[in-house]
Amino acid sequence: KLAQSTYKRVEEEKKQISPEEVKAKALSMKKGNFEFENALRSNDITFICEVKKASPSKGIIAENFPYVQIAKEYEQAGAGCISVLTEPEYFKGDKKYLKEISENVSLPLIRKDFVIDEYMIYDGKLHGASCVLLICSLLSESTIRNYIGICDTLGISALVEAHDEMEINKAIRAGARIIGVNNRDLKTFTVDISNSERLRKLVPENILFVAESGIKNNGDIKRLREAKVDAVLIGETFMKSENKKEMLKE
Ligand code: IGP
Repeated sequence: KLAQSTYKRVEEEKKQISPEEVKAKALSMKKGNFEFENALRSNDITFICEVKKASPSKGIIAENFPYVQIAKEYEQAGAGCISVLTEPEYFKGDKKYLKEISENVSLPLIRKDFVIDEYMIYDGKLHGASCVLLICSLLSESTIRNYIGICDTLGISALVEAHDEMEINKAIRAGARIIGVNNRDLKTFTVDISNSERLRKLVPENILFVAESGIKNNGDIKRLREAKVDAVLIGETFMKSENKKEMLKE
């Protein structure tokens, strides 16, 4: 259901701008150095902090939304990467947020959107993304493999999102180098961190593992560190915290 409006949006966009041109432009840009996945390879757990105005489960999270300022605060607080929502309908995101943030902070950025067309990968690169999101429940194994190949030609990373055991295996077979486990069930919106703890064990050590969603406090982070996750993706909790520095301190 969430992806339905994305299909429409992308069809509209592709009528207005030539996808071939976007592709050619992206390919003519300087190839990336896989900055996003390299940031996740640091010794300690990496914080991926999310710039998000709204969500389908919570509605408007931030009335006041100085997105560049928020990204700069994340950078100063010690974030390793930043996630930027570009999905306009449910998350009130915008591609211009990604572009402007990329011009003002130097951290690797993930374009947080439902990638359902390769055009979105090239367009993400054009807007400053070092990573895109590929959701297992929306894409076939061969499409995921194919999209990872496109990312490789651009020098950017793919975060392959899984929610259960079957999707984890699908991500591994498709050649994912980063697997994200969403602790939020996208059908019921319930969150459970033990989802990440449980599924971590099914992913080989050489594949980077990101725990996503519903992370609220240092206790949660301690648990996930002990479960040997490489990174945590935190949105709402950081969007609502006045003092982002405090949150990223051990
Ligand atoms: C962040 P939270 O609960 O910390 O705000 O969650 C992130 O994991 C969440 O926004 C997210 C998401 C997604 C958003 C995870 N997967 C896919 C859009 C699409």
